[in-house]
Formats: sequence, C-alpha cells, structure tokens
Amino acid sequence: MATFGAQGVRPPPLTSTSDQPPLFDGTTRLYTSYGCPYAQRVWITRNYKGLQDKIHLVPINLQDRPAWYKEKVYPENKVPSLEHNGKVLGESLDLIKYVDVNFEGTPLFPTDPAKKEFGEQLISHVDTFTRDLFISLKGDAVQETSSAFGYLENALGKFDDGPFLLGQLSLVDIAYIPFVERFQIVFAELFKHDITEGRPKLAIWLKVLILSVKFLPFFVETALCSYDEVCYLLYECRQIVSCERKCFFYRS
Ligand SMILES: N[C@@H](CCC(=O)N[C@@H](CS)C(=O)NCC(=O)O)C(=O)O
Repeated sequence: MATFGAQGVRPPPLTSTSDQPPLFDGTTRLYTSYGCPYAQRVWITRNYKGLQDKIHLVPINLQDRPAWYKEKVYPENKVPSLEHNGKVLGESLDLIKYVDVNFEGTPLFPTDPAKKEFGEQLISHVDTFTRDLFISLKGDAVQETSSAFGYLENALGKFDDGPFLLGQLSLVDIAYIPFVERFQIVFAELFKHDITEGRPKLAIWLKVLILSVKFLPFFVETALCSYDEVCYLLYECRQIVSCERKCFFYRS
C-alpha cells in the first residue's frame, strides 16, 4: 500500500510475484528501494532537479526480489539502476552525475575550477568515509569515527558562500547525506553520542539538509522520516554491533 505524509505518495515495492514493467518503451525508470542510501542519492538528485515526471520510480522489495530484475533489467541485481535511452546503468555515484548532465534542471556540480577539483576529491573519498563508519560499529564507534566526521567538518570550512560542502548545494552533499543521516540516528540511539558535538559546521549542514523541510521539499520526500524505517535501521545496527549480521542499511 502506498505511504502518505511527509514522504508523499510512494508506489508500493514490486515483489517476486509482480509483473515486470515494459522495458525500453521510452520511459525512464529509476529502480530503487526506499530504505537504500545509495538509491536515495539518485532519488534526491531527481527530485531536486524537478524530474519527478521524467524519471519514474520503480521500487523493488529487496527481500523478495522479482526474478526478472536480475534476468532482464540489471544483472548485478542491486539498486539503484536507471533505465534510460535503451540502456540500464548502475552505480549511484555514476548515476547522480549522469542524471545531472543528461537531464534538465538546476546543475548540481559547480563549474568553478577550485570547487570542481575539491568536489571530485570529496566524491572519491565517500566510499572510504562510509566504509570507516560501518567498520566502526564493530569497535569503539565514537572514537573510531572521529577522524571521518572531522574530515567532513574541515571540508565544510573550505568554501564560505553557503553551508554546503562546496558552498552551494551540489552532488557532493547528495553523495554523503544518506549515510550521515543514518549514522546520526544510529550513534544517538546506540551510543548516546551526538555526531555534531564539537562540529558546528556539520550541525548546520545536517540541520539545513534534514530539518528545513520548507526549503528543501525535494529531500524530505526521500528522507528516513517514518518511525518504522528508523526502528528497522536501529534493529539492523544493533545486530551488527552484537556481531549477528554483516549486511545493513537496506530494506524493501
Ligand atoms: N555500489 C553500489 C551499491 C548499491 C547497493 O549495494 N545496493 C544495495 C541496497 S542498499 C543492494 O541492492 N543490495 C542487494 C544485494 O546486494 O543483493 C551503488 O553505489 O549503487
């Protein structure tokens, strides 16, 4: 059933018994999963650029995946993937750049050479950043993530023409925010630790991105704002902390 509220109307996730939508019929489709931070990057980019009518969401239930998804759409069998112009493309960091360049709407990557260079550096660092956060859950999480969050705090000081990583909102913020959003919740709940403590720029960045619903409606629709989603996230992380599970942060 579709979910209503701050998140708007979400089409229900497709399962193993769902029919495959037509492939390559000229419709652009974003295959996604609502709780997936990687897919969230592309979802935010699509919404920010106002492409809701141009890129259709096709949510997949990852726990009960339709066989046609791997067989006919995306052999890697992961989300996100994007069906566009007779091809299916994957990898969230490539997809946000692809959507930015190949669709209309406000450009999300600066042309200024210094910002461009720093933006590329930050994007190439994001996998290391998230890996360090995930690994920390098995150890002294607060201490082990101090340099990762410190890196972000320093980066936020580089440009002063706005509260975002390159001053103005860009793909770089979109690459980081789904993970920081989740870790803020996890650290507060499981370790009673506020990741923004002593990091004023990070605090403002998170507030602007997450709390300013009025100004950033493109983000809130994609945010982890339902009680069920937060509970599920915490359940998964508790299992990681107690060494029961290796996978995390996604749900149907
Ligand atoms: N590197 C990929 C990672 C995508 C990814 O791992 N997605 C998860 C969901 S959050 C997935 O589809 N998992 C299913 C699986 O691994 O079988 C990206 O950035 O798009």
